[in-house]
Amino acid sequence: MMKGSDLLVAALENEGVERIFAVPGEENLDVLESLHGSKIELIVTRHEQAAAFMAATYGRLTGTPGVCLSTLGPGALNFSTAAAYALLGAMPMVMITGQKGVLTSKQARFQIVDVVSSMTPLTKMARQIISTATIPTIVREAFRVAQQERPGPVHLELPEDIAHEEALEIALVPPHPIDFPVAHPAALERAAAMILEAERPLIMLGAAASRPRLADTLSEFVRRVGIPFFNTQMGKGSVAGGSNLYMGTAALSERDYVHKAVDRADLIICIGHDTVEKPPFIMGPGGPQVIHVGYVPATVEEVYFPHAEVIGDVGPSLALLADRLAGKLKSASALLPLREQIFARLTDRATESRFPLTPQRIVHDVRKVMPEDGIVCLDNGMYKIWFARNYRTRVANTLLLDNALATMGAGLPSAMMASILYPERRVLAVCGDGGFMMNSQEMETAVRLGLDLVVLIVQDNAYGMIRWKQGIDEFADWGLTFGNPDFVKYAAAYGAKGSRVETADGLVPALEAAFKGGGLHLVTVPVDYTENSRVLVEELRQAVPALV
Ligand SMILES: Cc1ncc(C[n+]2csc(CCOP(=O)(O)OP(=O)(O)O)c2C)c(N)n1
Ligand SMILES: [Mg+2]
Repeated sequence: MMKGSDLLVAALENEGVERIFAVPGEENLDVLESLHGSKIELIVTRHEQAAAFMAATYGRLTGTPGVCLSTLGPGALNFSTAAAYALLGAMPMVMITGQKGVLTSKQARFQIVDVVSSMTPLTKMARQIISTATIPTIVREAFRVAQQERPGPVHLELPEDIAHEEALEIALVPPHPIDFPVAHPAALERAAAMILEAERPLIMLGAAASRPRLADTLSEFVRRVGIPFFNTQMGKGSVAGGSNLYMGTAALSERDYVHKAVDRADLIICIGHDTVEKPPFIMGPGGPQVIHVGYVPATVEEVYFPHAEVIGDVGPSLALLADRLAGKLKSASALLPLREQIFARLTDRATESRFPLTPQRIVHDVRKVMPEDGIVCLDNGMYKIWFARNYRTRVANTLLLDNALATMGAGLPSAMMASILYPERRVLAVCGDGGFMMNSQEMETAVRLGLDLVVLIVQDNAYGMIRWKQGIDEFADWGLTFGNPDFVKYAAAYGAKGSRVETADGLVPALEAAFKGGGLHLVTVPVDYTENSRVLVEELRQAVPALV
């Protein structure tokens, strides 16, 4: 006999699902049994949040939805933060949660909350399955919606009685490839005319520029037109940062060195900008002309209101735009001379032997041990700004950070996902001592899965970023410090390895040894965060106008 859960699992197999991240509850037991007989691997995590962060990262890195599973109420609600992470970050994901039976009410209201309603504002689509007959189409629709631009999370609730109910063998809906429309010729002409007029053009690569399928065509566009580019935090790496047209990353909204180029530009081509990110620059009256190139139209904001739009499949649309521009631009590289000055400022103090280490030194040393295709996954904290500004990427999606929900706790799970997908590449999670502890229980999952993964804990015994803001806003330094476990012993308790950086020159060898040793390894490094105010407030306040 086939039951609802068998049909669900068959529909997931039909979508090419390889693994499901889960903390199952009793309402999922039919689904679990159906998974038992399937090709899909079940990966149990130690918190639903981690399961969903991993599923979302799978979607982010592959372009196809990652899948996670939880029980009703308490488990489902633990998906909320990761649902928002995938929604703001445009990561395709399908979340499946259980529910008490809907046809009878044997346990009254025990554990029941309206999960579908709670998921509605956090997803592109949230639905309860109320009949086995609809499972094939609902699942197909869920994957289509999750994956379609702009990608994001979808939630399906499968009540236990529907999962258990006998189902007819209903045909599954086969997925087919979708080719997006390419930008309209009129839009391309209009944009090309504006770009050909520009005297000091600049390209900005935003979050959607990091879509996995776009890496090659984007680099090709930049190479063909020869216009210098900068990127947002989430657009980082979408074009080889080793390129001699890279001008920097906008980790702050204004007044950083890269803004010297932004402020001088008379036209900015924003490719894939998504205003979920902290503004990479602020539009105002009298600023540069802005052209938005994207899969979806720009959202108009107080700080972002493009003058023209090129909407459609970004890769082929850019190729058509390049055909209209290549060889015809009068001053494509007008802003390029600013590049060296910007970089000279960024490398300041990157090799200083101060202990605890400067954030610049940490970024510099991490870059040294990471091969070009190595993947760094950041949690959220002060060090994120330093990595966004100073870490140079040469391969797409090699610096994964969240500048959209900017939640703490996703650093380790996202790195675990990267490590599962790319076992042959070096993967490093960089976390604060605050963010790491929010999901540190997943060390057990990482050890159980036998992942090769290094976690760098940037230690200041505080919620450093908030402490920094507290200082800038001239509040008293109060209430934001905490103690930490002995991270070396903590790692050992999980069957992982741990080490401590105890000298300024100790970070590179500690990371090298950790990678060479294999398995899960925690490295803690103490950080000197006095640089936060010295550079990101005082120096930028004075020095940027002085850049020529
Ligand atoms: C889940 C969550 N809670 C709170 C915040 C607000 N927040 C942003 S950064 C930060 C401090 C991070 O501390 P830590 O991880 O130690 O990094 P540090 O800034 O000290 O380097 C906090 C509390 C957040 N972004 N996400
Ligand atoms: Mg900290």
